[in-house]
Amino acid sequence: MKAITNCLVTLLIAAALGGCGGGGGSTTTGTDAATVSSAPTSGSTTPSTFNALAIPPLLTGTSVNGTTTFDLTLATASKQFMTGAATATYGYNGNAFWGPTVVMNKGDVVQMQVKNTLAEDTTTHWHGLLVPGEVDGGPHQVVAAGSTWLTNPFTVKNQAATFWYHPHMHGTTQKQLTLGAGGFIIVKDAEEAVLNLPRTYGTDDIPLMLTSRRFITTNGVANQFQYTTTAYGDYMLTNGTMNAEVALPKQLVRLRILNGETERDYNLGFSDNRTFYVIGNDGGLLNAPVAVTRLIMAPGERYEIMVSFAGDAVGSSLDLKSYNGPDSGLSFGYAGLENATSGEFGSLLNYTTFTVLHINVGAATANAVTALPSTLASNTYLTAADAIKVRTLNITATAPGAPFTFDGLGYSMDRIDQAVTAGATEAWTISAGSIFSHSFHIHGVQFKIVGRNGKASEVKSYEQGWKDTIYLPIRESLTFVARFNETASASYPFMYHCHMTNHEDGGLMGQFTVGATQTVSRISATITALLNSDICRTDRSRRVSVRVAAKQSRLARSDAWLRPISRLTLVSAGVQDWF
Ligand SMILES: [Cu+2]
Repeated sequence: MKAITNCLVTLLIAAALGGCGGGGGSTTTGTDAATVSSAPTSGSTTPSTFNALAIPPLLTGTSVNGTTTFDLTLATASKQFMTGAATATYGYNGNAFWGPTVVMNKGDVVQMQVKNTLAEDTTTHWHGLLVPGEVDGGPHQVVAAGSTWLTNPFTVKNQAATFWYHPHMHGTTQKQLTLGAGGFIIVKDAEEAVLNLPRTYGTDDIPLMLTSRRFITTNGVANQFQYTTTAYGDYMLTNGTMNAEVALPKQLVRLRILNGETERDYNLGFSDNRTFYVIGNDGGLLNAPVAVTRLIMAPGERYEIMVSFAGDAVGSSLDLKSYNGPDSGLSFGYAGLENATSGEFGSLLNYTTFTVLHINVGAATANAVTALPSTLASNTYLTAADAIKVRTLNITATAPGAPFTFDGLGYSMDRIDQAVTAGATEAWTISAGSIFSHSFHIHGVQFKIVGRNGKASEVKSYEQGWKDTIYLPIRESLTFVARFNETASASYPFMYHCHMTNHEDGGLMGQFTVGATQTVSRISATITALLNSDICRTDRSRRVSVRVAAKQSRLARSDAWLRPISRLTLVSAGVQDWF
């Protein structure tokens, strides 16, 4: 606490002197002009000086013979957040923090090319996109240090919505995201295009990535990001800008908001408690706008909102805030409500209301959208009755502070936890357990939440659309229905996990295949016999060869056989360490 206080005093003096220095690292945003950031006076007050909100540049790809290729290069960089030493960061395509916004159209054939210039391995996951497992960029699809990954071409199937890309390297996801690796993906489609919605990027259509960072001294260099053993940052970064401000026109404005945090939930609202309208969820527009004054967002979730400044005076200001304080009506388990200013689960921003974005109202634009459409989309949603199979996942932990798991099993790259039949519609119920809240995300689908705690009535009106990530409060459950149309093999399975990246890296993740499953029983019988044979139990070389054979069989690791073997047969045979 003492160190933090001293740090603040130093920064406040620097701010009072007008700031200085700041190469700021390379950036291509053009709007990321502020290179020296003033420090918040505390987590709970509005700072007196602001920095211009960075707007990520657009990346529209290169089209050749009907296929559009998006090139992303991940590299080290540095950015001046504080006075003194610059902060070492990661960024895509020369950005000092975060990456360009990838823009694609539904129906387009695209491919992604990722060059990894880091000294460590990474992966790039297209969060929310409906793509097959080998394109998905999960933990198995490693882009080794110095190498380039070019995906197979795929057709963009998603509805118009806001998605994002980020590393998914098991064990270092939190680190790489913390250092700045990530970016938005905006999908456009014909249904959205005919609506009278704001879509002038950076003017009345604004992407907002919300996160925070803790600064520490690493190897004698001050102002570096802490990316382990901390759930929370101390300083708010909006699109990577500390103390961000933006000029927004006196009209309806669209905000595409992503919670890009490690663990913190946001309880968003405006400083005058004005009503705003949720128009989109993770996977598409809602059928109609939903009016709210507060919006809870867990890590990985996206909501598109519309807010009107038509009644505000030009030159007036207001704030977008997160109401995470003791007067918020929130209770323990909400991430960020812990009443501590330091330590792994404390933060200067915890248990307080803090500013996310300072907004200065400017003149309306010539093409201002003046009315909120009453209908937005014509989604036909799945219902619980559509499900032909039910699965349950229970988040467990032996004690507070111990790693979270699904049903007692920490993540293993070599264990398939669920096998889903391609094309099947299933209902999954996820229970949070009694330790903490979580943020559940599943790959390969967009789902419809059909119940919270078994009741459709407890599903929030603003979360009625297509989702891929969802806030899961402590001691609660949620049930979603999804159709699994995208296939994933055992070599490149899909993930389901908590999107609190510290929980994810700690093992709160499972993996599943989507494919034909009718031949699993035959393979199961064969491998069971092999594993149970005396040869397997006594001859290590043969055990290894059986293991390799099992791994080479695309279906062999699906749960129909692996679950009984891994939990019962393998244990009794003494060979569970193979897997
Ligand atoms: Cu979690």
